Amino acid sequence: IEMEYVILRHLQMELKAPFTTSFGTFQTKEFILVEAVDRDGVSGWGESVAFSAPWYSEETVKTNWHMLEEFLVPLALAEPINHPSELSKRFAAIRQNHMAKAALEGAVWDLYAKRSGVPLHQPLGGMKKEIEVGVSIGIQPTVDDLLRVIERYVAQGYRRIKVKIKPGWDVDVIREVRRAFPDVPLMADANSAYTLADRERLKALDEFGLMMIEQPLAADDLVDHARLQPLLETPICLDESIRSYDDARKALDLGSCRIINIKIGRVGGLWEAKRIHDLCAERGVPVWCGGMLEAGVGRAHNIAITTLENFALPGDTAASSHYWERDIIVPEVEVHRGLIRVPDAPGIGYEVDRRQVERYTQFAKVFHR
Ligand code: OSB
Ligand code: MG
Repeated sequence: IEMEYVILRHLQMELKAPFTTSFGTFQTKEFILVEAVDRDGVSGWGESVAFSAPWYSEETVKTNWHMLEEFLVPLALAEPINHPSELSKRFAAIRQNHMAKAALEGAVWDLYAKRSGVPLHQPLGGMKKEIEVGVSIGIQPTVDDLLRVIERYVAQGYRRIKVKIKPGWDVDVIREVRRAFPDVPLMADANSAYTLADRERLKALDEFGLMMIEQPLAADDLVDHARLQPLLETPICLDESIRSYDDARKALDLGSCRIINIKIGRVGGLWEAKRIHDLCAERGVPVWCGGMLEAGVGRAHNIAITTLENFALPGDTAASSHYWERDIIVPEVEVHRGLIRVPDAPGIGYEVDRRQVERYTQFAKVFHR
């Protein structure tokens, strides 16, 4: 792969409905779209999943832009790349900043797959023809609102329902959800809203037969989770705490979780995501693909990685129309009976709609080799 130039675009899209987690509410999504172009004019696409503010992790849209502009894009353009997996090594000189790295690596993967004439999932080793997905539901104004929203997604066939929780919106809420939907595969995501002092409250969730509880404790913790897990019957799934293969290895060694949510951006790219997937497969630990309220390009990358075998639980990649009035890819991601058909066109398998990209772009910059 010999890239001629890279375009960074700053996009802004309105969510159809506000999305509330234990740490804040999203109404608009700002993100960076990366386009890597080779000398024949073939484009590869990547999407940064960092948010506007450092709520979920320390990265933001602006820190990503800075890292890409000053360090990562120049490194990627400096020498030809034989295989996208080489970028992990090339980027290793720069600490952390995983979402910035993943956005650029993703564009190179798409370009690589397109040049090879194969769908992106193929070089990653994914075999599934369709993937199972669930939906993540934000904190609602009232429990009745929540039940109505869940009703809608259950009727659409989503394979599991994830409910956001926080202190004061947890045990009583989950009890009501369970009463209304006794059989629905259900889980809760706390986004780090608790500490070990809340162990009794978390233990109280055991009676509702949740598939898992996601990231109950601190975003950088493995040790307290390892103390908590043996106290609970419900499996703990780590999200924020797993930023690399080594984090995953340590978490499994410590017993900090029984399930891992893999987000490509959080772990620094598709290659690291695959390595974590493979490690978990060896250890008999199921993984699933998390979401960051992505637009179409990010969604396409999520679909590609989810085709790997040990993505054994439904992910958070819901339909484009769940989030957006109009997405930036054609066709949009569609979900039927909780399944997404994996596209088999080369690369990410969806066409980027340049008209829509322009519409949402606030500014852009081109970087030449
Ligand atoms: O923790 O998985 C999370 C949204 C924003 C920030 C963090 C998270 C989420 C979600 C929604 O749960 C995932 C999605 O639907 O894209
Ligand atoms: Mg989460």
